[in-house]
Amino acid sequence: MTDTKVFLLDGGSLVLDGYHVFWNRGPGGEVRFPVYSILIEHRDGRFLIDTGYDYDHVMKVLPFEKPIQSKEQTIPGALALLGLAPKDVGVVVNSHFHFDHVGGNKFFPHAKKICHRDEIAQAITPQPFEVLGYSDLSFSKQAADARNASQQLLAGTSADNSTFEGVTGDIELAKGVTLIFTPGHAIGHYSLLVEFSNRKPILFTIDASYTQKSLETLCQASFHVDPVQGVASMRRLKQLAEQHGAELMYSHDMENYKTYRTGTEFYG
Ligand code: 5PN
Ligand code: ZN
Ligand code: ZN
Repeated sequence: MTDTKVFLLDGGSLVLDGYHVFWNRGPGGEVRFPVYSILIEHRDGRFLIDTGYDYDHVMKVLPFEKPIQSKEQTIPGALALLGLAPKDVGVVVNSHFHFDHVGGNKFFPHAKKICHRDEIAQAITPQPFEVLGYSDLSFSKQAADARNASQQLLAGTSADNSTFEGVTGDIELAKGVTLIFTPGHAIGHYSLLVEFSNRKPILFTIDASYTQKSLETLCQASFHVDPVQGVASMRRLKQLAEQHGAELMYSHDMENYKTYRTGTEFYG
């Protein structure tokens, strides 16, 4: 297990209006988009970036997003396709704490958990327009307790096993695995650059750019805390992709996602 491999864990799909996906641009109408997590097998261990959405949470709080998620599209189900279980993952990183990126954290009480330092306070005290985004608090006893949502916690979730290491700026987690600070969509949002020995790097925009068209038109999603920072982050991603000769991969782009390797297929 020396050469880095990247697996995409399919997490099902959700629906938003086109004006949410493409802020003030549209076109309107239902857009069904994928949700996935990124599993990195590295000589230093297994890193999981994001954990998708929790079906029951979405049906309870955001049923209008019409979740479709099979058993194989839950985090334990997607890992099982690879012959793995949650306990095989040593480090969980959350790009940010929106509900569609934290839903499976509850399966990793044993793992080291990493996020941007400022996301923790933001999930506890979001801006009024961010409350729905930060509505699944099952990833953190501290956050759930602070928002009177402790009923969301899975039995066994404690302050000890849901504590995060907060980091800032760009940070290399392991050789060739770098979190790129791209604020705007969320206050502590991270994109992800993965470098390989035998292929070009992959730059995962995560939610700094939902789709390829988003980046081409510098049109971010309507969910953001600072749209000016959001545009700057998109420009930075374009620059980084060019500088590193990286392939760009988007978080919520159904057309491109259909061409991505999922299940037992991998990059590396
Ligand atoms: C998929 C999705 N739906 C709603 C929100 C929101 O209110 O903030 C972030 C977000 C989403 O990613
Ligand atoms: Zn988001
Ligand atoms: Zn998202």
